[in-house]
Formats: sequence, structure tokens, C-alpha cells
Amino acid sequence: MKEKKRRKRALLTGITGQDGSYLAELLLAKEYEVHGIIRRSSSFNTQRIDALYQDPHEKDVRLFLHYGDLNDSSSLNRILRLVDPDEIYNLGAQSHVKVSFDTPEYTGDVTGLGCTRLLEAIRELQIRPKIYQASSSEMFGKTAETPQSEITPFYPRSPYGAAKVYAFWMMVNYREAYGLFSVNGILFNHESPRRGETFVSRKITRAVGRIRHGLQERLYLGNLGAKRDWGYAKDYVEAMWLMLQREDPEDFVIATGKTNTVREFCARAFARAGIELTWEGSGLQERGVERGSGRVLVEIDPRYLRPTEVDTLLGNPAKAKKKLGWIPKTTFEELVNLMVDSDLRLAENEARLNEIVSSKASRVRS
Ligand code: NDP
Ligand code: GDR
Repeated sequence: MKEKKRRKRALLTGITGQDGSYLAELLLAKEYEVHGIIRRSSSFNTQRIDALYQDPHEKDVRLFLHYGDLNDSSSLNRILRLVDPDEIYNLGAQSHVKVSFDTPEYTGDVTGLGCTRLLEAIRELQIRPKIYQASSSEMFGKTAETPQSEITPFYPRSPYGAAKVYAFWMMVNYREAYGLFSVNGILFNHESPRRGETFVSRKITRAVGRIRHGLQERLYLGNLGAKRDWGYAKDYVEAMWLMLQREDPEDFVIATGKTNTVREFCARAFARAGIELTWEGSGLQERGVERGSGRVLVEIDPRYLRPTEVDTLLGNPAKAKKKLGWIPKTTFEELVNLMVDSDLRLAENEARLNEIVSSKASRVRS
């Protein structure tokens, strides 16, 4: 009798994050069996993958979640032994650059050493999965050249960036020392409606929605002049998968090749909601003012400035285009529009809910 072919099996750390949720969707659509590592949390942390979740009692279940932590080698060993994956995507991290200045040791442990723990578990178990590491454009930091490519030297400017540089070189070392198929995707900023709400893109689009619906008066930001190469997360997870489908392990920069300031992101986001911003003042006094009404909608709060900043990032995705056939499908303008549209809907629902609650409360009082 012909033996049934085993489905490809992927293991994701960080499956509950922005990228993890899009990647899990992509892999399920490609008929993979998908295993994700989740952390125990006192509040729900699986919202982004709730739509994908299948009750383990159902038939043909292809998404499995396991409790574990990148800080905890024994859980990684146990899960790797149990799952025996063909592909591993290490997306788990303390991924907030500003927060890494407040928690440098913890960030080094999860974002840096976490990768080593995974690599060591693979070595100990003598398994041969292909492994992808979520490396970052933050490694270029104080950039040595523009645009940045696979051969640009690193100069990290935060504990987060330094931890990612360490993990990057561990991936290279295990590739060279033990012949592992371990690769780095050096991804530039990528955003989506699922982006965490304290990253600047989503912070802006959430505020635009809430200001438009009268739920918030003002948006407080840090460095308006910072420039980032912003792409769409859904396009970027495709590149992660492509990197693991190759015969030879190599590292790739994934970017759009265009850069914009935070100020430009902000103005475009407000414009999408029908609000025209003009900029007045300079330095810490700079403000975004609504044309016509004169309402101040954007102000600077120094608490959002970083002790050391990455001023400008611009990636060169030429190698990815040539060797992976990957190009970004979504423009900066389309990205901002889709994020604003989504957050306008969210704010509209929030406003409607508030109305229902207050009308119920006034009925109870009368
Ligand atoms: P998110 O912050 O949205 O997600 C991070 C994920 O890591 C979450 O699932 C989180 O779990 C998990 N995690 C955090 N700490 C641990 C831990 N100790 N053990 C196991 N898992 C943990 O990040 P993104 O999805 O945006 O990014 C994915 C990866 O790509 C990250 O490594 C990030 O540093 C990197 N990256 C991101 C870029 C971007 O622009 N988005 C660009 C370049 C690199 P929980 O939900 O429980 O908090
Ligand atoms: P970044 O993303 O640090 O590039 O890291 P973030 O959106 O946090 O900041 C981008 C730029 O905007 C400036 N900025 C602000 N940032 C935040 N968060 N909040 C503000 O109020 C604000 N005002 C201005 C920042 O100073 C910065 O210059 C992201 C993360 O996803 C990392 O995990 C990933 O590796 C890199 O992108 C590539």
C-alpha cells in the first residue's frame, strides 16, 4: 500500500504577534501543519490568531498551540522533540525598541539568547529543520551607507538592536559550524492593521480613527523627523517562507526601497480621514494643526524620544528580487490607507458602543 505523504510541518515562535498571525495564515493556506509556541498570560494574547484556532477535538486539525517560552530551554526542547518540524520561524521577541532601553537584560535574554536556545535544542536533538531568524533593519542603526543591503556593516543603537545582532551572528555561526540551514531575514519596518498599538504607525492610525470619531483629542509623538522604510506585513511573511524554500541558506534584506518620515506618515493618515494637517513651530514645539479649524491634533511629548535614535533607514531589496523573485506588492500610500480605513471602522464601533452604554445608563437614571 502507498504510504501517505507527511504534511510539511512548521513551528513558529511569536505566533501571537503581527507577523506570526500572517505567517500562520499563509502556511495553513499552503497545507502545512502549523505549530505555534504561546506564552502563558493572565489576559488573552491570542486575539490575532483566534480566527485560525481549531478545537483540537475537530477532524483535520492543522493548527496546534504549545505553551513555552524563549527564556525556557526545557520547554523549547520538549516542543521541538514533540513536533519535529521541517521549518522553524523564530519570530518571538521583546520587539519594542524604546522598551528595550528600560528592559535591556530581559530583551537580550529573549531577543538574543532565545535564538541560541533554539539553535542548541536543534543541535542536541540532532534534527535538521530549516530555521528562519527574524533579523531587523535596527541592526544597521547608525547607518554606514544608504541604502542598506546584506553587506552593510551593523551599528545597533539600542539594546534591542544589539540583541538582534547577536542572534544574527549565532545563525551564521551555526550554519558554518554545523551545516544547519539557518538564515536571517533582515526585515525593514512592516506594518498592518494587526500592528501593536504602541508602534508609531498603528499609534497614529488608531489616533486618527479615534480623533475622527470624537473619542480622543490629541496625538502625542516623539521624533517626527525619523525616516523609515515601511512595508506591509502580509507581503513580508511571503519572503520569510521563500527564504526557507531555497536549496542554499542565505541571508536577505526585505524592504520597499522607499523611505518616509513619521511626519509624512502622520499627515497622510489624517488626510485619509479627511483632516488636513499643517505643521507649525519647530523642535519640541512643533505641532500638527488642522487646517481651517486651527485645532492642535499632534504634539510632541519628549517621553517618546529615545536615548539613541536610528534616524534614517532605507533598504535595498535587490537580492531578494533576484534570488527569491520577491517584490513588495503594497505601496506606502496603500499601506497607510488600509491601516486608517481599518482603524476608522474600529473607532466607529467604539463610538457606537459608547452611545449604547450611555443611553442605557441614562434610561436607568430616568
Ligand atoms: P510582535 O511584537 O507583534 O510579536 C512578538 C511575538 O513574540 C509575540 O507573539 C510575543 O508573544 C512573542 N514573545 C515575546 N516574548 C516572548 C518570549 N519570552 N517567549 C516566546 N515568545 C515571546 O512582533 P512582530 O510580529 O512585529 O515581529 C516579529 C519578529 O520580527 C520579532 O522578532 C521582531 O523583533 C522582528 N522584526 C519585526 C519587524 C517589524 O517591522 N514588525 C521588522 C524586523 C524584525 P505575546 O503575544 O505573548 O506577547
Ligand atoms: P522601530 O518602530 O523602532 O523602527 O522598530 P517604531 O514604530 O516604534 O518607531 C519608528 C520610528 O518612529 C519614531 N517615533 C515613535 N515611535 C513610537 N513607538 N512611538 C512614538 O510615539 C513615536 N514618535 C516617533 C521612533 O523614534 C522611530 O524612529 C520596529 C519594531 O517592529 C522592531 O521590532 C523592528 O525590528 C523594527 O521596526 C525594524
